[in-house]
Amino acid sequence: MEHKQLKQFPENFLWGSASAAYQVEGAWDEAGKGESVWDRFVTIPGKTFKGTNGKVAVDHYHRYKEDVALMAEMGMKAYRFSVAWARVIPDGDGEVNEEGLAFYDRLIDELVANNIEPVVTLYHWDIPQALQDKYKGWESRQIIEDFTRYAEILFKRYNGKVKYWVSLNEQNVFIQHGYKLASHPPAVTDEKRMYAANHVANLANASVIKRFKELEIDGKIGPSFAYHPAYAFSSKPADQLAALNFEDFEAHLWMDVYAFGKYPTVVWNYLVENDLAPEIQDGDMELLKAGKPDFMGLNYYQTDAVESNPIEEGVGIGKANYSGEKGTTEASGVPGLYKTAVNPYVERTNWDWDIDPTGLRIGMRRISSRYDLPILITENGLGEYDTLEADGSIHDDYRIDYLRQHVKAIQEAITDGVEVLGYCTWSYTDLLSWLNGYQKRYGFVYVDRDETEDNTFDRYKKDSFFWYKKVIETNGQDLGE
Ligand code: BGP
Repeated sequence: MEHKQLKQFPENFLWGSASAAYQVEGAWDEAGKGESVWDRFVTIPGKTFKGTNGKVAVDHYHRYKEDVALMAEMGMKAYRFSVAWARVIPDGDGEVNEEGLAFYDRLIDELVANNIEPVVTLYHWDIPQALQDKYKGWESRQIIEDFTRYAEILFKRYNGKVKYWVSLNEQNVFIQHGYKLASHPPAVTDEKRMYAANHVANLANASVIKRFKELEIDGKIGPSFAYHPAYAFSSKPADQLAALNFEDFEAHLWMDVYAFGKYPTVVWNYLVENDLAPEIQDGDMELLKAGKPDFMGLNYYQTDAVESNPIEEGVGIGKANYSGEKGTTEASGVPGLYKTAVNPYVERTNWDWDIDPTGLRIGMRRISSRYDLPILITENGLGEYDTLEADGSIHDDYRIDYLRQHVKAIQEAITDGVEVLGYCTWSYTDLLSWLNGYQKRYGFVYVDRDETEDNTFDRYKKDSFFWYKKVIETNGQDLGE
């Protein structure tokens, strides 16, 4: 669809940026914080790039004032960050750690004082290790109650100050990496356990949303979903079917549960046939239906071109690129459903992620048509190598290009009729990339922090900082084209 004229971004559009506790905070065992599964996981040799971890990360815990001052200088309207559950309740289900909560009090107050809307993620992958040890974390239904209690503490404490809440960040990612690919904690490779843990996570997600409504918290809540819209590699009917499979198994399997409280029929049929279906207890489906979100949080980085993949000797899990060596990603798939193919129509990053702004518009259109929910873009950005020049500048024109095209795609989606609440780029400062170390940078603010121990943690404004400042000032009218 082409438009003669694009609509303006709505007034009060949330121009923002995002982060996650483990990736920025550091202070991993300070002020009574408990150990999280990520604190433990990174100590396993070979699990992360050059053994990097978030013990110190980019030291946001101690430098949050400086970081918020930079956000204010930029004119940022919203900042999405996550709360570390183990900072608030060190063992996950016991005493509340007031000192831990005090950090978030300070951060939220600082944001509010600077007119920056806090967008709080309840869970960005760092479950307390104690709950993993006690009952295997997401594999136990006990987590539904414990997660809801933790969420309720935050809802009540920040009611009135925080208006936007994200329940689970990328359930599809932490569940698949955690229980199928073994590349996130708890590093399991068992699909039956994966679908069981996923069902429990669905219930926990619905339970906190339901509680939020019961408490009549002033604000909106929704999950953030990592959506890779699928393209059929060709117009061959078998490839079209593969794309449909991908959407059902990689997207609707989660988003349908959030929005409709039900599993997609075709996926459920497959799970039953393959003895992978989770146990459904009395009341589960009612709870899922009661947890309807106010918006769909969208984390968008790329699309996937897919083609048919035979059930006999088809392609399975391929090697991913966590090194930044372009071209090292292998095709990946599920035999009988789909496999990925290299899309010849788009450029790729050094980590082989497709750069596809139109894919963002397509994804937004699909979400809007299928779920009829407003969208909050909770992540989008470019992970690349950056160079700090001798004069302290960073010329990241590639990032500006990437973001400009994606902002344009959002404006086009808005003009198409999609309701969008805001846009949080990933990320504000540079931070730890879970499996890719510190060299894959996303921020507007460069942090002198790499894989070595020899870092100053000084902050430097990249060219993209000044570009985004202008975008915000003009409410998206000046994209610096
Ligand atoms: C999302 C996560 C973020 C962030 C981002 C970039 O999946 O929610 O926490 O890490 O992806 O990914 P990566 O760090 O792998 O480049």
